[in-house]
Amino acid sequence: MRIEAAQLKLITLPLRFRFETSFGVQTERHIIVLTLYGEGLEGYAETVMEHTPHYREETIAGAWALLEELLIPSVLGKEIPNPEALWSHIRNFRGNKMTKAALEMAFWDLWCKSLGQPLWKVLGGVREEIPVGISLGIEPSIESTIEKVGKGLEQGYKRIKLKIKPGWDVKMLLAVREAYPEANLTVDANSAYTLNHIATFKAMDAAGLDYIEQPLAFDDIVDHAKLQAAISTSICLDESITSPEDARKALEIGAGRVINLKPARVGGILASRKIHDITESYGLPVWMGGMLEAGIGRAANIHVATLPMFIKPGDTSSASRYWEEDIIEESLEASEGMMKVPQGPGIGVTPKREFIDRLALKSAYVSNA
Ligand code: OSB
Ligand code: MG
Repeated sequence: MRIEAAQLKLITLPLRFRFETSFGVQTERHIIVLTLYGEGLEGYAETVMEHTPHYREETIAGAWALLEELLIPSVLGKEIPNPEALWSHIRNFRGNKMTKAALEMAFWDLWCKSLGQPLWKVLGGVREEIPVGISLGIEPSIESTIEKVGKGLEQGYKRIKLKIKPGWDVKMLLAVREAYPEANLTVDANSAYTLNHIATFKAMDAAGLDYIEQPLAFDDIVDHAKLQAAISTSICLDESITSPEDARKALEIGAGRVINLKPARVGGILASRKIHDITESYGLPVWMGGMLEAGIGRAANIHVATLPMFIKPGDTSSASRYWEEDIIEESLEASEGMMKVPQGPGIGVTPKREFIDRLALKSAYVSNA
């Protein structure tokens, strides 16, 4: 496969809900839609980093520059027989996992299309629908939290994740637990706590959570291991895991017992498969995370979540929860907490070109011509 050209489009897409986490409030997403062209086919990906570096270090502005000036020019016009070969051209650039992931994931789509196969089959996936839950932002009140949890459960979502921060945790959780004694509940702190909060986490053990996601610093595993040894609820790592090596080290020292695997955070699909295999070797599960993706990113994540160890429900809920109108033709809707895997070649979705062009704030075309 030879990548002949690439197109970048920056769009903003308004969210249907106000999404508050410990690191801020989001009301819209900024997304770079990447299209790779080769052999008469098109491969798609979207970026997941925030506009500002509040989740990990990467930003949309950085991703745009790096894709346009360095990453795409490094692979343009070269014969690239498979995704491993793509990495031989970009491996020596450090960090910037989410930006590299956009290029890698668009290449997977393009390459699977050249094979005439859906991504999930090429990956060796084992299921045609995946279990999903929802991630609820910080609400204005305990009452409205209980109401939203109830709505999610009614819709059949298999797990409800609640965002927490200091001052919005144990009391709220115990109230939600009392309202829904049987619900599969988890929390996500997005790194808002330190080891000084051990008493708070011990108190959370009483809430019967499946896991506590990323309680401590975004780049830490050592303190997470200390916390895990002090509480009975499992820790799930999100921000801290950006590579297979991170995953191996974290599991080796007992920094957690679950991994939220977001392909974009770890550099793409090859790294995701490696992390999947590492966690399997420790007998631990992974689940598919989300970054409020629109249809292109959501579809790719659904394909990856067909690998065997994606046992726990992920964050890949119905696109209509997030958007009035998605950027793809297909509708990615869960039913009774199960999301079907799109079945066309590649990631199996078609961008709405006119819609994307109408939303575009900026565009670039990169080719050797
Ligand atoms: O920490 O998992 C997270 C969204 C943006 C950035 C980070 C996170 C999230 C979510 C939402 O929790 C997951 C989703 O619904 O896509
Ligand atoms: Mg998280």
